[in-house]
Amino acid sequence: MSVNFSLEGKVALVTGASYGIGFAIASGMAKAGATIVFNDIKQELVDKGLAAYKEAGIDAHGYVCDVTSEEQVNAMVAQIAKDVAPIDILVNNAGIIKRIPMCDMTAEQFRQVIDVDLNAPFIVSKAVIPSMIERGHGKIINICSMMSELGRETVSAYAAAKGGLKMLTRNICSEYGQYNIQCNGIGPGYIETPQTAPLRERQADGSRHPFDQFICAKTPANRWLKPEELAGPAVFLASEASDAVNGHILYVDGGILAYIGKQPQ
Ligand code: NAP
Ligand code: GCO
Repeated sequence: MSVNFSLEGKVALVTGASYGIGFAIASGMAKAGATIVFNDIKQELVDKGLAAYKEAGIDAHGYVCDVTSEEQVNAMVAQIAKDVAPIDILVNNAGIIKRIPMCDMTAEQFRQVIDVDLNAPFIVSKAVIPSMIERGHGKIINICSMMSELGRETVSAYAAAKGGLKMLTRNICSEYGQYNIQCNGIGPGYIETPQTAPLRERQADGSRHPFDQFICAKTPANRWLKPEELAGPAVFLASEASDAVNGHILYVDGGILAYIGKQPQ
């Protein structure tokens, strides 16, 4: 029996994919044959993303869209169907984090994180599911986090959002699996992107950031992961090879969740 990992003939929308994890996942999906569509909030970032995809030999389609706006999302999804084709694969990747101690965080700051990291995946999934039902298939991949399982200081809003995103993933599976729609999550570990750059900055005395040392001690491979290392798991979850996988959060964390951590020397 041949296992089909190909994405030939499929249209993949990866949200917030001008750079970072979204760009890496979209690039991997393109190599597997998918037509790539992505969005960003600002035209200048969409243009930068288009140039980066072109440099990687990928003829991507870019749209300006704030994923927290249901009106903008619905308009973008309809425009993609006209310009390209209906969406077969959705990756809810766009996300923000605000690292603030909970009691110092305003309700508005908390709401902003929930809006992008949890409400937006609901909005975009709701926009693409009807067409997936009509066409008898669909793949939704939600980018979760270690914080879908664990807490830590200063990330209360982000952890609440990513924990909710894990359960939204399971609920989309439960409600739409009957239409041959698979909704799974990817839970990246600690990845070298702009979002985690502050956690890896060299200290004034040239020493490594304490959090950098902490994460390496918590990762069996003793290193941060690269965005490209998420592409293979994403292609698997976007392909027919995973048609029997639904409601699952695939942790791509280098083993962090399995490991108590290296004893300090
Ligand atoms: P990143 O470098 O900060 O990139 C986030 C992307 O999302 C940017 O392109 C950003 O666009 C876009 N975005 C933010 N708000 C948006 C909105 N309202 N509408 C449209 N696009 C929006 O983050 P990353 O590290 O690549 O992370 C990508 C995803 O993986 C996020 O969901 C994050 O929570 C998750 N994650 C990251 C890690 C990690 O270690 N890096 C680990 C686990 C999970 P702008 O530049 O215009 O803001
Ligand atoms: C943090 C990091 C994490 C990562 C990721 C881990 O401040 O702890 O930003 O939240 O982004 O979500 O899986």
